[in-house]
Amino acid sequence: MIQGGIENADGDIIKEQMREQAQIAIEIADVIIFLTDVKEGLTAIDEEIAVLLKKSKKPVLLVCNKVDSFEKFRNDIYEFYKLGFGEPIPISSSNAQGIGDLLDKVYEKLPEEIEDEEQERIKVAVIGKPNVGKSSLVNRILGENRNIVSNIAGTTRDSIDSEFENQYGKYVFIDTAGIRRKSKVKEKIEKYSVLRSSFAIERADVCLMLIEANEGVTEQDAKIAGEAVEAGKGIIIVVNKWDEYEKQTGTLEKYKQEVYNKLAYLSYAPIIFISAKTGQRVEKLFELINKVNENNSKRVTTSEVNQVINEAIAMVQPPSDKGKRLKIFYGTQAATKPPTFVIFVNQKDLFHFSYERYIVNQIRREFNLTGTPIRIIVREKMEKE
Ligand SMILES: Nc1nc2c(ncn2[C@@H]2O[C@H](COP(=O)(O)OP(=O)(O)OP(=O)(O)O)[C@@H](O)[C@H]2O)c(=O)[nH]1
Ligand SMILES: [Mg+2]
Repeated sequence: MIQGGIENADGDIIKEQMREQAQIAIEIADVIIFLTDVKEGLTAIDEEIAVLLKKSKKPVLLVCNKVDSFEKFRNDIYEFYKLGFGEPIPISSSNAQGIGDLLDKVYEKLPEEIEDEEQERIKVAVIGKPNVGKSSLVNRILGENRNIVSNIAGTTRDSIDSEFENQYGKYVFIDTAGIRRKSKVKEKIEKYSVLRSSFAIERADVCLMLIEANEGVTEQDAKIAGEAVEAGKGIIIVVNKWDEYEKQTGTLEKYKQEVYNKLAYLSYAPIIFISAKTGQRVEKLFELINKVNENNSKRVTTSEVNQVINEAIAMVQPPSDKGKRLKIFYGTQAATKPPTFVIFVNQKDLFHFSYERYIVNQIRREFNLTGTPIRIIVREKMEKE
């Protein structure tokens, strides 16, 4: 779900940004809900938005909000016909009325085949700081110079999707804009690039986090990787330009250790050393992508989860505080992408971070969940329940 408010442009930077955000949201949406306010009536801004939406040629559902009483507002609704999107759909979000019907209509408008097709394709976002070789890697995979490559940082500004198939599967590779530190001069372009990158991460199943071999992990890399983790995406650390790196025996293992030291919260992500320039190990990426994607969408049964939890508890006793000990009643997987587990306990604040991390590690190890974040939701439950 993408939200973008649009206000008319009067030079105000925030409004300008909202407009840009809304524009991007329109570009990447499948269906657009055009929300108007029946109490305010049809406004000039509504008419401006209507022009913008018509240009987009996307399916639009015109919705009138705040219709608390259909009798009272019936005539006011008809005014919105003028916008040219057919019959306005009345809803009242505060009374939660009309929402079900609206969702049905959204569903009807969703592009079905594309949906199915897109679902079987693994979406892979190539992320990393400027100049690390993202476009070069995508070009190497595609076997063509689809994306512009140059040694000027910030060459790619818009995310570009490329479909690709081989014996390993079907993919969409998303070449993203390098996310870099803000510089005053280019701040504006910068913001949009960052925004587009964030959208690319949101859309992705798996992120290839590129690091430049000779530079090693930088603070900026850590920030970018953090975004993928927060979004719950599968993640693979890709050390690029390995052709340029001076090697001795044992270099690879040592390099790996350094990366994991600096990106401690990514100790579960696989690392691969490649050269987009020579093509070294690029083919090895596909099996990793498939595995990480599978793990990111993995589902395990409640009994399996509880077996792991019970074994974990038996091995390391849960912590106690002021004479009260943490009790874990049971756990269950609530969601995938990323695997999310709800764990029921007697008292939340006894479930210390370190013990939670221990449980997560056990779950990760038992179910082989490399390359994907795992989320834990802790719920309190009365003992007698
Ligand atoms: N030696 C070497 N150079 C590479 C490799 N991959 C990319 N390069 C070079 O690095 C520079 C930047 O490559 P790009 O692919 O444009 O980098 P990018 O990450 O897309 O950069 P932005 O779009 O600016 O964020 C170019 O000069 C490439 O030729 C590699 O594996 N080895
Ligand atoms: Mg690029």
